[in-house]
Amino acid sequence: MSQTRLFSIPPRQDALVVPPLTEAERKPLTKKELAADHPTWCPGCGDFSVLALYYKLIEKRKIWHEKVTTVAGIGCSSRFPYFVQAHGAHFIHGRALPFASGISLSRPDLHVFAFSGDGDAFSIGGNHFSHTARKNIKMTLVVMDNWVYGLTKKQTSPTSPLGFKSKTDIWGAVDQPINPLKQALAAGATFIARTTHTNPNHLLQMMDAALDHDGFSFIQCLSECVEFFPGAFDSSNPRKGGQFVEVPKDHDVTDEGAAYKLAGQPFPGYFGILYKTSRPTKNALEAKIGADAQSKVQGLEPWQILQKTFDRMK
Ligand SMILES: Cc1ncc(C[n+]2csc(CCOP(=O)(O)OP(=O)(O)O)c2C)c(N)n1
Ligand code: SF4
Ligand SMILES: [Mg+2]
Repeated sequence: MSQTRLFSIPPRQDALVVPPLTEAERKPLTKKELAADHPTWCPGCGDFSVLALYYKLIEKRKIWHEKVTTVAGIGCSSRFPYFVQAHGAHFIHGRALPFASGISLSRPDLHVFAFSGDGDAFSIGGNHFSHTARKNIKMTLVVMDNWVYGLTKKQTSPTSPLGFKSKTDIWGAVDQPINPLKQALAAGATFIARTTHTNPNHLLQMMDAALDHDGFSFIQCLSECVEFFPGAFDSSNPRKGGQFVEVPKDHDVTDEGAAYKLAGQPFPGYFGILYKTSRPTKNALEAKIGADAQSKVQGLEPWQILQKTFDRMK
């Protein structure tokens, strides 16, 4: 029986195929190419600064759209991925880290950034914070800490100071606030830094250093909620009569005890990298397990490996 061709495929014209640009030939992404939606934060919100510096980081480090992932939970700060023209997810409240962990473990070629609020990261997502830190999963978590639940209009958060009056503590907060830096240290984070939205150069420096860290890097970034906690960080802002004091030059960032002491100083405390150490990442350890297993089944198709596994289970 003769076969009828329904359509004809034109001959390939190799001359018309444009070869992809090499890494060196590609131009860094501009803010225009990275900005997605118009940010919906209140005018003056500290989160604008973090977003602007994130665009700058991607441009400065020549990271391409397809090589960066921006993940967040829920909150004003967690709207972040909406405003970045690249892959990302605005996930469930408190669950940015497990989602980001999956991406990090399955796609080692990507830079994974998670952005959270203090409620998202330390309250509902507090357990994930500890476990992602102890597992040393390669990613950068920036917590935009405004000491309040912004999106839901002023409830006490785990970092709200004692006496803070909110809808959940109308007579003033009575619960001891957590210290995110101490928590990160105790959990086993391998990179811990502190910065503020009012010092853009410093914020960029911290993100830059975190990007180079092979492991879980955590940045606590003070980010003022001008609507529900205005002036919270004035005493850390020299333009408002406060003090911005950097981590002392002679501080040994590998000294956990020294980092703990710096982390415990009363507000405004110290800004910079408090702790940085090297420990194998879960990414590397799991990749090794995978490679070892693969080496034992060389030459087999995936279905044959599966069959062997089933046979062993019989
Ligand atoms: C499972 C679940 N619980 C509660 C909420 C309500 N909720 C939304 S955002 C939020 C807290 C936001 O505070 P924070 O993480 O500090 O972010 P901010 O808005 O201050 O940036 C809460 C309680 C929710 N969306 N989902
Ligand atoms: S409510 Fe606060 S945290 Fe939310 S956008 Fe407005 S200023 Fe920013
Ligand atoms: Mg908050």
